[in-house]
Amino acid sequence: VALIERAQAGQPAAIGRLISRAEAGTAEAREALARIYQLAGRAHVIGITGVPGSGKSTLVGKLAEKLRKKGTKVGIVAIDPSSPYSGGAILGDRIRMTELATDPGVYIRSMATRGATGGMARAALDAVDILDVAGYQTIIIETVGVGQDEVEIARASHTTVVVSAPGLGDEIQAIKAGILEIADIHVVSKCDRSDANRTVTDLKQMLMLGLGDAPKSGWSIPVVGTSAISGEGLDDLVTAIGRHRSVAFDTESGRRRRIDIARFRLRKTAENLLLERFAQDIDACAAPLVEQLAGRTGDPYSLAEELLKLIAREETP
Ligand SMILES: Nc1nc2c(ncn2[C@@H]2O[C@H](COP(=O)(O)OP(=O)(O)O)[C@@H](O)[C@H]2O)c(=O)[nH]1
Ligand SMILES: [Mg+2]
Repeated sequence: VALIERAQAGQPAAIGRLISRAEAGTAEAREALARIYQLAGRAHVIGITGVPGSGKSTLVGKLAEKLRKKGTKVGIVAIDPSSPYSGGAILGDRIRMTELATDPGVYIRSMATRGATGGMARAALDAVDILDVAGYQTIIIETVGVGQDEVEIARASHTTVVVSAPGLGDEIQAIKAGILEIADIHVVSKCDRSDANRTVTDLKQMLMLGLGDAPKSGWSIPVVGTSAISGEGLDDLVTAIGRHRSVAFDTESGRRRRIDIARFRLRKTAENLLLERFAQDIDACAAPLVEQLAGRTGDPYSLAEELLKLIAREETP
């Protein structure tokens, strides 16, 4: 409890420790996280996704700078081990990134992609709540747009930004089809490159053909071209994000989105608990069944059914 209070006061050490506990996902951590969940709910959560190399981390850095100039406290949760927030050079921009990292109004946390079984989404969303309670007003989650979990995390935000870069082949764009449709805002990064126009046009065309998500009531999905080099489009992006924030917080469709997020959260958390209990019980119950399976006196399907029944019986006292 004292730890939560210190996090609420914005103490980085307390915030860091809580996030580490969330990552570890111990039963002890759960008590604190349960309280934190109820205290949270003020921050605007932005999910940023896109294929590796599309320019997400660079964009997040630029976006954070812009938001800081408006006085907004920014939390960043990077679910991308290659994110260069901690010292790596972006466009030779290491110094500014370091500045960002030492600004007390910015909290940056990278999280491992492979933690406890399926626990990444849960841990990331717990981290968002911790930053929320610590007073960060805008929280950005950066996830690599590969893998179902990563896409779902980006979706479990109030505003989802999908980053596309020019010059990616049609093949890659096709792979991305699954993430293009979750965008509330499209960004085409690297607009300093001459082939960026083509990507902007392609995306706009796709939206016009209705290949994107079903029209979200009252919101037409913008396509914003940005360049981290010239700074082009960054203000437009901040404006678009601000407009979408109003949709997310003040409209019926925003309320529905919250319900969807809550459903995802509940499902993920239950999934986690289930897997955890399963892992605990399975070895104790499974030995005789494994013998049968190895001896071919039983089949995997019937024995798996039997295993589930055994576990369920253990759980109901
Ligand atoms: N020319 C240009 N390069 C960029 C821009 N933004 C990012 N990059 C480069 O694209 C590469 C990938 O950037 P990064 O932000 O790490 O992408 P991520 O993997 O999506 O997080 C890096 O080499 C960046 O320097 C941009 O606006 N213009
Ligand atoms: Mg990155």
